[in-house]
This record gives sequence, structure tokens and C-alpha cells, in this order.
Amino acid sequence: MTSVCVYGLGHIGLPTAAMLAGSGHDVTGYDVDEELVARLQRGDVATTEPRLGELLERVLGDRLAVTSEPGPAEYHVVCVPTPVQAERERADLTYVTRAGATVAEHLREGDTVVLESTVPPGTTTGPLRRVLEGSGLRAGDDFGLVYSPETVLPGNAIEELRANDRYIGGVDEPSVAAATELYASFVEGQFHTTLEPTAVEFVKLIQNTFRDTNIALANEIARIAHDYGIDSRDAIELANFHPRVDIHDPGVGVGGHCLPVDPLFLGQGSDSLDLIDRARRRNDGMPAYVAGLLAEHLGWLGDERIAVLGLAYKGNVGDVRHSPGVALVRALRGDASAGRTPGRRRAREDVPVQTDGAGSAGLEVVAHDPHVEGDERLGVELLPLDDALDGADAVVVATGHDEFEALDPTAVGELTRRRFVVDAAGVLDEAAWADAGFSVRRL
Ligand code: SAJ
Repeated sequence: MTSVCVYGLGHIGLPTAAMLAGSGHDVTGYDVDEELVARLQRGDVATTEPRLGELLERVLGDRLAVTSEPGPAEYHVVCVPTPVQAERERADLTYVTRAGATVAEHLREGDTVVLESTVPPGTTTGPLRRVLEGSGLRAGDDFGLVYSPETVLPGNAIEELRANDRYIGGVDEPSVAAATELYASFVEGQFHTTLEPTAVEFVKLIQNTFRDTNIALANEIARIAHDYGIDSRDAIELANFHPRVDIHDPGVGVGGHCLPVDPLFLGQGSDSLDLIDRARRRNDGMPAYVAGLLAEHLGWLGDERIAVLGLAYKGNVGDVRHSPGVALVRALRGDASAGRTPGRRRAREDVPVQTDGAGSAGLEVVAHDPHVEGDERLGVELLPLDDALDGADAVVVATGHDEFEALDPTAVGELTRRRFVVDAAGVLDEAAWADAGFSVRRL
């Protein structure tokens, strides 16, 4: 069996290290976060990712060792974050190049380096290659170099690591062969290989851009449907019966660390983005639009209490990165930049629409999320469900958690002051809520 060092033990690195170890490789998991390393070394495997905890329990201390001091290995797999630089619409590649420099210290002839992080096209054969070659070894001649993106859905990572297809872009045939051999130890999907790492970086970005743009279409359809008094979700469901139509779901916005960011990476080396950029703005504008729907119904008097249910970026996860629910809270408080992708410059279209009265002095916005831990950086206090609903004039379901789908509308109505619910996640049984006396506004 081979030795592998995984750089970065986050949302992707940790499951990947666990899968590799579970497949019989000798894996070292390295992270600069010493607290995380210490926690894993203690055997604390608490995680919200299904099945990851069990897998970690099985491999930690056996085939998987966690360390803050990486060492030599036959494979170096880099899974570090690539955030956006504030207000510059560019990827911050500091973590990638720093990990590359650490790999370079341990790199030996015959090793293979794999980059999994989502990056702007040209990163693997540009900045990463340069820093790796600081070792004195040459990519292709002395060591293998590959880009192979993760494509897994947070919340289903273990299953998708195994089942999804794998893309491998190597600088030469031996690089591709070495990476394919490594991933074939657990991937059951197909392999798509090429000698163009940059093309694979591009493919990863257009996959997420497709989803972001499709959701923007759904969000625009939801707004148009509202103007016609039509339920957008019913309309989209009907439209999707056509064999070549697959419109995604509207919502309070597009969050997470991938979809709102990857289109920006795509635009880093091209001036040709137009539709993609507008789609991004459409999605960023949704929290303000939902705030406007509340204003339209309630006709702000100034002392309303709004309960936002769901601050996680999507259903059944606890992650709040770029969360539309948080942006909604900010939009309700009259923050004009609410929903804007971090790093994106302000544009004319960013001015929120239809939020008149939102942010008025007496408006109280409270929140509840069973999957999210309270943190002052959220900018809103998380209350237990009953406290959040108590005396509310409107309830907004911003995230499609199962717990919200299971809410009893009669019990909710006994707590709220008025019976108005905006179901931005499309999880409520509209008829049951209407029977319980609620005005229901579905997005
Ligand atoms: N959303 C909608 N409507 C939809 C689907 C999603 O509004 O129809 C929203 C969600 O509520 C959420 C956001 O979009 O706020 C993103 O959620 P997601 O489930 O679409 O995607 P992520 O960010 O959790 O994971 C994506 C996935 N990419 C694709 O499906 C093409 C995943 O496979 C990638 O591995 C991941 O990005 C990544 O790491 O790049």
C-alpha cells in the first residue's frame, strides 16, 4: 500500500483522508490548525457530515495519523481552501501556495502531487507548479502533477466521494496514471482523464456556474410568477416534466462556499462573463426581494417582529458560509449590501428592491436554526424555536431543514401574533398551514 499525505483537513480533506485510509493506504492528515489536529488526535470525531464520524473512528490511529508536521509520502493531496480576496473578485491562493511550499520541502523523485482545491484556471501549471519546483525537482520529469477536483455535495460527501465520477488532469501520462491508481482504490464512478490540468480546473468551475445560473433563472421565474399570481414551484414542477427541461428551485439566495464564489474565479482570466455575472447578481438580490415580500404583506408599521427560521446555507447542514438566511436578516435590517457575494464590488443592481420600511427602528428580527451554533459573527442571536416564534408577525422559512418541514402549523400559530409565513425553502405543506389560518407565501 502507498503512503499519502493530505494537506488540509476541512470539509473535503478530512473525508478524503478517511476514505483513503479506509481503502488501505497509509495516510497522514496534515493541518495548520493545531486545535483541530489536537481534537482529532484525541479521537474527537464530532462532525455533521453523515457517516464520516464512523469512518474516522475506524481509521484514526490505525491507517490515518493526524499531524501538524507533514513528512515524506508517495502522494501529496492538497485540499486547502481558496477564499475570495475582499473586494477584488480574485481567488486568494495563499493557502494553495503555502501548502505547495510545504510539499516542496518533502518532495522526492517519483512522488505525485494532486491539487483538489477549487481554483482559477491555470493555477496547477502556474503558481502551484512554480512553488513545487522550488524544490529543485521538475514537474513531469521528476514528480507527477495533477489537478483532480472534489465534486462532492456537503451532507453527502462520503457517498459522493465513492460514487461520483473523477476528473484527472495531469501534466503527463505517468502523472495521470499515478493519480488514477490512487483514486481507483475507492472511486466507483468513471474516470475522465486529460493531459490538460487547466481544462479540468475550468470544468469544475463551469459545473458550479451552471448550477448558480440555473438557480438564478429559477429565482427570476419566481419573481415573474409572483407578478402573475402564479405559484412558481408548481409551475417549475410542471415545466420539468418536459424531457429536456430541468429548472432548479428558487430560494432566498445561493450560499455555501462554492456556488457564489466559483463564477468569480471563472471571470478572473476572461472579460466574457455577462449572463453569469448577471445571474450572480440575481441570486445576491434574493434576500432583499424576500424582505420586500414581507413588506408588501405586512406594510411595515415599524414594530413588527420577524422570525427567520434557518441560517444554514442549505437544508440539513450546519454551515453558515455566505448564508442567504443571514443575508435576509441583514436585508430586513436595511443593510444595502446584504446578500452581495463577499469580494464582489458593489454594482448598481445591488441596490435592494422593494424593501421600503425594512430596517425601520422598531423592527425586530429573531432567528432559529437547530443545526447552527450561535456565534456573534452571525449578527443575530439564535433563539430556541418557541422563543423565536413568540409574538412574531411573520415567519420566514429560509432553509429547508427537515425540522421545519415537520413543524405543526397549529402549534406555531398559537405562538405567533399574526399568521403569515413566507416559505422561501418550499418545504411546508401549504394546505395544512392555510387550514391553520396562515397566509402562506411560497417562493
Ligand atoms: N440552491 C437553490 N436552489 C436549488 C439548489 C440549491 O437555491 O435548486 C441553493 C442552496 O440552498 C444553497 C446553494 O444553492 O444555498 C448551494 O447549494 P448546492 O446544494 O447546490 O451546492 P453546494 O454548494 O452544497 O455544493 C456544490 C455542488 N456542486 C454541484 O452540484 C454542481 C457539489 O457537487 C460541489 O462539490 C460543491 O459545490 C463544491 O465543493 O464545489
